[in-house]
Amino acid sequence: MSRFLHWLIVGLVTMNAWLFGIQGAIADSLDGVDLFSEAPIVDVRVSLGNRTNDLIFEPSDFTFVAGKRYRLILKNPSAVKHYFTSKDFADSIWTQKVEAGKVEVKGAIHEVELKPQAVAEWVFVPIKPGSYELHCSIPGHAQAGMVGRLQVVSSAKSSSNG
Ligand SMILES: [Cu+2]
Repeated sequence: MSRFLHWLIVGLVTMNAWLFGIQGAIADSLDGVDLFSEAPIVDVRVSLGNRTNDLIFEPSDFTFVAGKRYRLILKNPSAVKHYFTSKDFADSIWTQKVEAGKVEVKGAIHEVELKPQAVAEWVFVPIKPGSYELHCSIPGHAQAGMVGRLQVVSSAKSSSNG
């Protein structure tokens, strides 16, 4: 092996070790997030459209408690595709994963598209209390009524709404 190649490999190995060191440090600082991902989970279901192809979310109003972990089960029983879009809501939550079929997507998600008959699960923990608008971003759908509201309340105010 040439001397250059040798040092190149040593360099790459060192760089990898350094990068993994950084990852480890980030993982350590996310211990709070590990607590989230172990928390009991609350299932919430939402239908995007329905069998008669009405342009609605069913239900259309949701209340989440900050700090609780939710599994939002999205289903599209209609014949057309729909979106579950709420950018401000997505920015105010910590997404653990979105799961569809045999695929899990981790990290921040801003909207989910569901083709006809599709099902997806969005696992997240709401962080920031607020009221966020929800809509389907297919042209014309929101105007026809495919809108909703996602509310995040702080845990202190939610004792009656478990
Ligand atoms: Cu739609």
